Order: sequence, then C-alpha cells, then structure tokens
Amino acid sequence: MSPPLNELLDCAVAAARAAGLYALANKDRRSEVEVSTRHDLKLRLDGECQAIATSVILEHYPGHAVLGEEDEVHDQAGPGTSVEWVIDPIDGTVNYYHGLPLWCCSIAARVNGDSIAGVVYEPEADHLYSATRDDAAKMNGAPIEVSVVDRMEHAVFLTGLNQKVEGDASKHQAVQAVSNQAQKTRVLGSAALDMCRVAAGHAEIYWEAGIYTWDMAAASLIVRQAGGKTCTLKKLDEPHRLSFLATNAHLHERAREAIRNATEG
Ligand code: LIP
Repeated sequence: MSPPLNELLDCAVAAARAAGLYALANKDRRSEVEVSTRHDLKLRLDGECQAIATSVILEHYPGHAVLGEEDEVHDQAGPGTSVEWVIDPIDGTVNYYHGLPLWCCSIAARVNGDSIAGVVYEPEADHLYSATRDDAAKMNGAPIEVSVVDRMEHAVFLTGLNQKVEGDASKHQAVQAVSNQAQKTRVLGSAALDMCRVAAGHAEIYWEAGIYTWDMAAASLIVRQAGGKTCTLKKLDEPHRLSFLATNAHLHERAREAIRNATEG
C-alpha cells in the first residue's frame, strides 16, 4: 500500500527543490570533478545533491527504497511498502559543469517499476514540471499538454548522443532517419528536460539510444499525463539502461518506425 499520490508528489517537490536549489547556489563549485571519462563527468555536487534529495525523502518515508544515479544502489524497500524513489540529482551534468543552463533535478516515486508521481525541477528557469498517475501534468502549477503537430515535417526532434552506447553505428543512423523527416533536430543535453519540452508542447519527439532509468522515471510520467506517449524500444545489457522514445502521441508510430528501421534493419 503506497501513501496518497498528492503526498508523494509533495515529497518529490520538496526533495527536487532542495537538491536543485543547492546545485544552483553552488555553481561556483561545479568544476569539482569526482570522475572524468572521455565523454562524461561525475561531479562532487552530483553526490551532494543526491544525498540532499535522499535525506528529504527518507525523512518523510524512512522505509522506502531509493535508486540514485550516483551510486546505483537500490536500497530495498522495508517491510510493508513497495515504493521506490528514483533520483537523478543533476540531469545534464556536463551542461551544468560548463555553465550551460539546461540541467535539472529529476525525482520519481515508482511502485513495481511504474512511476506514480514525478517531478523535474529546472532551477535556472525556476520551472517545476510535475505529474501523478491520476492527475494532469503541470509546469509551475499550470496544466501543460503535448502539441497537436501531426506531420513529421513540422516536428522538432530532441535527442542525445551519449557516446557509450552499444550498437553505436545504428544510433547515428536512427538519428539521421528521424532528422531527415523532422523540421529540426536539437541535442540539448538533458533527457529529463527534453521530455518535459515534449510534455509542454515545445517539441514533438524525444528519443535516445542509451539513457538510464533515473533520466526518464519522472519525465516519462509527465509526458504521458500531458497526453503524450512513451515506450522503451530496447533494454540494453547494462543495468538500468534503455533505448527510450517519448512523443506527442500523434507522431509516435512514425518516429518508432523510422528508429526501428534504422536500428533493426
Ligand atoms: C545525461 C542525459 C542526456 C545524455 C547525456 C547524459 P546525466 O544524463 O540526460 O540525455 O545524452 O549523455 O547521460 O549524465 O547528465 O545525468
């Protein structure tokens, strides 16, 4: 039995704001790198913000499970609860590190792997996207909905080019295949924010070959509750990693077909 959805959402909002505002207040420390790989970074602030969000959540719900990007530790839920919290403390870490404003804190509550409440907080713009399974998607409390665009040539396509994806070649072919049909393609660097743009009607298609559960757990619910459609096209060998599509629903099948033709031949 999970707590009321509105209470879970309030907790997610409090945790996302606490972590996001901490990251915003500490941008002068964004060069403090914990781990640097060829195409990715983990910052000390990633871990600090995840700890802040986790602390807020466990103050409300000490027996709940937590899955966070920074340690990928899935603390099992205690007895009597099945709620799992999924945290990406800074989605768009490389953007944040370089001082680009496109980053966010993403927090979702899930039961049996299904998101039931989710928040994506964009501190630089003070935009808080939210949804529960039973309520419409909102941005700063006002309802949002996907666009009515139903022609690929009028669509904005958002994607990411994460270098560490198995089957790299087909990834680029898929991006090219959708880009050839879309009006414009953009790579903005935060999967969660990209999906919120789809939910708010500012873009029509988001797809990425290799994002993680914590990138999509909250934003995928926000897209669906805004009238959009989402699907996992493929679960990758790496744990928590997937090829994920989110659209305004009108163009879902066209986008899925183009990606599948490019990746599966
Ligand atoms: C990011 C994703 C983005 C992807 C980046 C990175 P992070 O998540 O949101 O879509 O293209 O490579 O994985 O690592 O900033 O939390």
